[in-house]
Amino acid sequence: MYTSPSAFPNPQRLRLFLHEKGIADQFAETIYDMSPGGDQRKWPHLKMNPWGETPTLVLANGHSLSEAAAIARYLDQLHDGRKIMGQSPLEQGMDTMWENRIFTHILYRIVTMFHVMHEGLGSKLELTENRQWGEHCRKEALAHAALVDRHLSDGRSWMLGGDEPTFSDITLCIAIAFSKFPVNATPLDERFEHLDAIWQRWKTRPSFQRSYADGNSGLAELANLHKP
Ligand SMILES: N[C@@H](CCC(=O)N[C@@H](CS)C(=O)NCC(=O)O)C(=O)O
Repeated sequence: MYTSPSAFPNPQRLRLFLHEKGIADQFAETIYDMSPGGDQRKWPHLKMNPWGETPTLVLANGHSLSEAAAIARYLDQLHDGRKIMGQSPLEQGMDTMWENRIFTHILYRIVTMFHVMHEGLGSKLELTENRQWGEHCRKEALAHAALVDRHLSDGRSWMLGGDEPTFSDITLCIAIAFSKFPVNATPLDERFEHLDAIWQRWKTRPSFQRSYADGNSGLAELANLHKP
């Protein structure tokens, strides 16, 4: 498995899934440092994932899979234990519905904002500086965060209303984490009461603490995280 430090949202969605599923220790993990000319964009990795992005999972039979949600779907079906992406067909549909909304309208918006307003990852990604587009994405992320906050306002603990988080909660958690990344300056914090309640709930879970154990989240509030 090829990943990145915990500050990077897509491999981090997968990492949190693996810990929630209890299978994280079954994979050999290579953590790229993600420098602008980094290994994620070099030929050995491009042969496994032409997009040059993490995460990438290479199977023993030589197949490779990328896209965090696709890898999670494969592993959720393959392994026993709690189905993190929903048990019944209805739960699976609901989880995918919410996960798509959260990924597309919140996390991906904040990621786009990061890329067009900041030079962080160098010339392959930061081709276009566009503050107006960034501000549009910021507004979209906030508007959709408000809709998810309202969905959570009926007292439920997690997106689907169950006792344990599903994949949409994982993407929500990582979207909140990335919103708090200092240069993004759009923290989905206690002003979104119900999103913040989920974030606080996540922080107490061993899966979350293990996922951030590298200490490379870039978030001050996770600096003294209890490590199980
Ligand atoms: N749609 C992909 C996005 C993957 C992605 O954008 N990964 C980022 C890290 S969060 C990356 O590898 N960026 C570095 C690069 O493009 O060089 C997914 O869901 O996994």
